[in-house]
Amino acid sequence: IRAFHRPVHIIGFPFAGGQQRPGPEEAPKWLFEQEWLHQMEKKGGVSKEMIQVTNQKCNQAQDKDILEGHRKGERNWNNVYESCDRLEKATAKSLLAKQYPVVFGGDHSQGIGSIMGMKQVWPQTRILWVDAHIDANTPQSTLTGDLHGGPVAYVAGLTQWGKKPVLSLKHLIYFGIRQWEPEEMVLIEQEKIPWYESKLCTVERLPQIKAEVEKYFYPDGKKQPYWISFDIDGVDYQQFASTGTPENQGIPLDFMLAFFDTFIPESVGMDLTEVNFLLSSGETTERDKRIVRQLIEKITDVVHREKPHYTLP
Ligand code: HAR
Ligand code: MN
Ligand code: MN
Ligand code: MN
Repeated sequence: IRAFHRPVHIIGFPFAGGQQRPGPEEAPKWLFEQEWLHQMEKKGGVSKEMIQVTNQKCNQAQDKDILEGHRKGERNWNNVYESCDRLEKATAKSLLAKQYPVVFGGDHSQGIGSIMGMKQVWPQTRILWVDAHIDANTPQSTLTGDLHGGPVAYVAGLTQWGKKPVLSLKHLIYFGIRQWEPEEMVLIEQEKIPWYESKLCTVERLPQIKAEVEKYFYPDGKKQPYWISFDIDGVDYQQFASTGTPENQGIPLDFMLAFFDTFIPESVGMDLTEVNFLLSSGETTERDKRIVRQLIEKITDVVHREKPHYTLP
């Protein structure tokens, strides 16, 4: 029997209500049926759990509410809230059991649940947000009303929603962003949140990036672990196309694999979101499915191989 530093716990979050295109809810269902994942489970150190979510479509009354009601700018809020509340509990539980949760969505509104839960166990984590988008829209700044464009605003308290904020904007760095609403960039500039554009994200520059990240987060040298929130649309669209809000260019896949080598040993868990195979077809879908497999295998390898660089809870 092999002992693992940390077992990988894949938490499926089949939720699509943070945006308007069908498909993100299918990705974890697809994943959980894969024979290669079963084989990984059999070898040990990998388990999975599917969160029960509420995915019902917005009704007309809710849609009206988005336009003019008290939930203006928050399409489908009730479903997001309820589903994320379950995810919050599951994420905290997974971490307390000394596992490495990989929250596999689902759309990125899941970050509200995963980060709220993670912060209960690890209040001092810094967040590495890999995405084409800033995801800090409030009900006032959003143009779409889609809540996957706003998880940062919820966990950082820019949007009031009844739960106490858990994230300081000083504890956040972005990678790959290239689409935003004007207010989101104002926020980044005012709060001086560091961000790396995609063209800076190269394997060669990764050691330097790591040093810069550490200098920024830990001026006194006392390190804290990370949470990685990885939205697959951060990756170059030419290399991965099965996602709902693609943007031009992006982070190369080889950077992401090296990023995992570098930061997973220092992280407590991650989100992996916005995979949508219904939006691609043929050989592209097959390629993207192979990439998801490659990502999950890579994450698992690093988690199993490396002793965490911090003390488990
Ligand atoms: N900024 C846009 C909005 O708020 C699109 C962002 C959402 N897309 C995501 N999240 N996949 O990163 O609607
Ligand atoms: Mn996102
Ligand atoms: Mn995105
Ligand atoms: Mn090491």
